[in-house]
Amino acid sequence: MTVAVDDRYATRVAHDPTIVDRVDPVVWSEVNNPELIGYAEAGYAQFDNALSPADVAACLREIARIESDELLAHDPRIVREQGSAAVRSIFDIRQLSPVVSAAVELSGARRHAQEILGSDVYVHQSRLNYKPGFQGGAFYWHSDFETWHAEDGMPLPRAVSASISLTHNEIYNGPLMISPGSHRRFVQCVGATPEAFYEESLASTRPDFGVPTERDITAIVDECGIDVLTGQAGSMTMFDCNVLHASAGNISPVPRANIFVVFNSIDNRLQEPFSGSEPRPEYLAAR
Ligand code: 6CS
Ligand code: FE
Repeated sequence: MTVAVDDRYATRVAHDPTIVDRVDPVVWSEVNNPELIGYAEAGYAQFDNALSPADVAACLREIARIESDELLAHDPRIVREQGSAAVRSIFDIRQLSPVVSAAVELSGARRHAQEILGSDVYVHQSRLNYKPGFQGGAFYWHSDFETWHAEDGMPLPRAVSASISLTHNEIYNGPLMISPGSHRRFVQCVGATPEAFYEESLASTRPDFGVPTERDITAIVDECGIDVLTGQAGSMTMFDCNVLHASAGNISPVPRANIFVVFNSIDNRLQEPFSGSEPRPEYLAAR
């Protein structure tokens, strides 16, 4: 196992983890878009009407098609809730659905990502996160960049996610919760990464690795608080790759479905994973 020395975002450590300051920028160009004012400080920005009702409906039909496609029944890109057949995530959703791919391009997300990251961008990961009524599982507190750095070899936090709502996101159906301003800290996580850890982590509501300690989550939330990101179908949130975020399970009868697309700067291409594990499959991390 090789571990990079001089890694300023060293994580999956054997010692007591620490919280270090992020040294890299959040916004890499001069932002002129009024909708992005506040992004640098909060670590996210929200946009209404990124998709039309017709585009939202077309994407939802695609989800139903993919879910019932027998050829995809055992496809590793489709992650199910632990102990159930309910779909939790569909990875590589752009590849699986030209309709979704076209909708993403219509949303404006790519243009915002280019403006935030100050360069051309490419899609590092795309997925649908689905929380059906009654049985949608939680996603525990984490920084995406921590995972992408450790398990995929993303060098710097120069990536941004777009979350596009296909249903309304309300406080009761498991919306995104973000700790605003937390993206300015890098929270180390404990423990060596097991081989093929993603096979378990993606289905887990609280993974054993790649999540901060309760002590550190408490410290960050004491400092930054928690924003609950509600919005109508067709609305979009762009959020920094290092912001601390989570979402609760959905026991309401109202489903929640969001498309996530991660844009990485072309100047931040993946290297070897910084935790020393084998690179994850292309459908999780494009190389
Ligand atoms: O492992 C990953 O890449 C992912 N896991 C989480 C919990 N969020 C972002 C990303 O899809
Ligand atoms: Fe995440």
